[in-house]
Amino acid sequence: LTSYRAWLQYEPIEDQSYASNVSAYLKNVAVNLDCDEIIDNALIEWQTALGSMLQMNSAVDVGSELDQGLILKLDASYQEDTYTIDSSENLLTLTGGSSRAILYGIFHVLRLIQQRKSLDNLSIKETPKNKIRMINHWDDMDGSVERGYAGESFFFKDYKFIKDRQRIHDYARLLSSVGINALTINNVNVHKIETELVTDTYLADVKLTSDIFNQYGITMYLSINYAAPIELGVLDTADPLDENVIAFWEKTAKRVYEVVPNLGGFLVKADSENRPGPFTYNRDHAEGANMLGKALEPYGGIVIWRCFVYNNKQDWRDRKTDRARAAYDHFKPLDGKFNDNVVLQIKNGPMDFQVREPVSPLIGELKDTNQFLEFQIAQEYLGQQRHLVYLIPQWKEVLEFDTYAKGKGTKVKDIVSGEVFDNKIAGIVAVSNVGIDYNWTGHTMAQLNLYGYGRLIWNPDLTAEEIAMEWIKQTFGHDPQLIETIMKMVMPSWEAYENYTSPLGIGWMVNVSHHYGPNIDGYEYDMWGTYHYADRNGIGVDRTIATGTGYTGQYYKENQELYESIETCPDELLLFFHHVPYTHVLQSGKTVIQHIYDTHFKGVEQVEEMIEHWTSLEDKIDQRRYQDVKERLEHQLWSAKEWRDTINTYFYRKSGIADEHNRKIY
Ligand code: BDP
Repeated sequence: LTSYRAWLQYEPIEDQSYASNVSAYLKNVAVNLDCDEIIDNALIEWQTALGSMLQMNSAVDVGSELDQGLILKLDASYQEDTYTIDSSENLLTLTGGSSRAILYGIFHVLRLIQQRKSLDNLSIKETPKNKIRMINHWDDMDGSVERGYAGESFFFKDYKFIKDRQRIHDYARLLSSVGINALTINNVNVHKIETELVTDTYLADVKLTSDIFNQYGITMYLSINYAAPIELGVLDTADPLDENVIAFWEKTAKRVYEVVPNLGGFLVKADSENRPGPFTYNRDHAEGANMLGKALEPYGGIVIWRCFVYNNKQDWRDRKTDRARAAYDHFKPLDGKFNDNVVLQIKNGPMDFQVREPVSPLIGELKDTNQFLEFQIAQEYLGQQRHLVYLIPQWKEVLEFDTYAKGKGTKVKDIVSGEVFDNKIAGIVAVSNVGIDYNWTGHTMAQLNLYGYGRLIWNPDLTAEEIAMEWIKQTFGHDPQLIETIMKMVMPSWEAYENYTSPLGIGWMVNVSHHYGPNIDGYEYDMWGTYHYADRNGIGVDRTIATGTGYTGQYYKENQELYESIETCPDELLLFFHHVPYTHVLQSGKTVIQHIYDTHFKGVEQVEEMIEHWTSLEDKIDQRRYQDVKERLEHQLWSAKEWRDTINTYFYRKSGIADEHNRKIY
């Protein structure tokens, strides 16, 4: 199926002059390195792709010299994932620091061909910005996927591993084609059954799955249950300083690595949203994580420890703590106390993957601790893969954010890559958006977010436009009108979604628990620490040092001052940081209330434009993908209108202030 192939379409090349120009480079391959499974897969990919695009059988020869064709070789002086591609006079040389780098280089050449780029006079050198480039699955062993919007899990069903592993194989190809090199397959919320993944009940299956990923240069990790010693009925405590608990984890690690020697390590969600953790035993998170770190050390494993720790049982009536402060308040005091093989995983914002949040102030504050940045490709709060929302522009803002941690220009992208503080383990992870749906992501256009995630964390300097353009050509072809039209749909889509949903950085106006559709007060009188404080006079959370929760004080001075002052705080985050009257005039010159009305009308119009664009492409796209996207866009329009009318009516009724343009508000 077309949509199953995602961006690896390998459509036959119709442009004969292009085909003949590149053919000489492709006819033969000389392999001047030791083959392993990764190289084998690279060669299979090469032959499959060329067979499909050029009906060509590229002959593979081991150890030979060539004067025309592709030469593969290793260079021990290169970093592991570095590769170079050079070409002249019909000779293409791909040199890699490892088999994996060769695989990436092969995908690079195929990407060039899929985009109809010339192979003449290439002089390419690629080194990924981030060493670890990871995906987290939130798959449960019953087959469901927490926050999954693309069907069930393709790893598990009915508490077993799915025996047919073809899909996992195809998934590994897709991931490695964009440079992903790590993943977890089970949810961070580990229930009783998944606790057993580290036991002999499942280890053989864990190994089979891990092997498939390894063959594409991807290291597999497992999410573990902090209370495993109790859950498995071995002990009655999970206290990290208890010697029986220490022995339990040592023994568990030993057994796990006997069966799965290439496992990357463990991912842990502890003391978070009712998950067990060291707090139960009055231990801190460094004590908790280091105990596991020591158990994995002999095998080279690492512990990834999430910072999503906050009080989710607040009383909305007294609202004593500000949830936004939580990650920093918990983890900043522990900086420097974690083992070398422990890494803290920090969500991009201080709350939880909202359409707009400031960057987590913890990033830049941990100077002596390994860290990962966590994004969410799954569109939990961004339309759940029924709305078209291109996420790269949002992530780019995060990566380009200047923390001022070491003075001006200390950007998030350089901190999380490990460069600024010279971290041993560093990188970026994101929550997956795939499932068993035939097109992987539910919404065909959501494939772009997975593709883009890989490309962006490999090279954060790629622009959102470049990434989208690459994807469109590989996914849908080369018709200029098609490319231009899809660009016009995806580029403003994040802004459009922001326009018709919750305004000015306030977030959370969604239905409780499933998080889809508008519900302005859904989270207002609840325990989750997610409030907007709207009344008849105004709206917003005062997070200033002067009169509010003091959250702004968690940023370095320059950002602190920027956010603290109502004059300089960027409009798009105003209500995240300040409580203001509806009549407050934004930097844009509009009042808050007029901004709300205007953006909500505009957001719906933007979706209408998307639909016009898409329908203009009807005869340029296969029916299945065309109809799929069309149906979703129509639903998106319905949903955007629901958002517009709910939000506008609510604020009209609260404030009593009419729309300047007298549009229909209910
Ligand atoms: C929230 C999700 C919840 C996850 C949690 C997490 O609503 O399902 O378990 O994040 O990141 O966004 O652990």
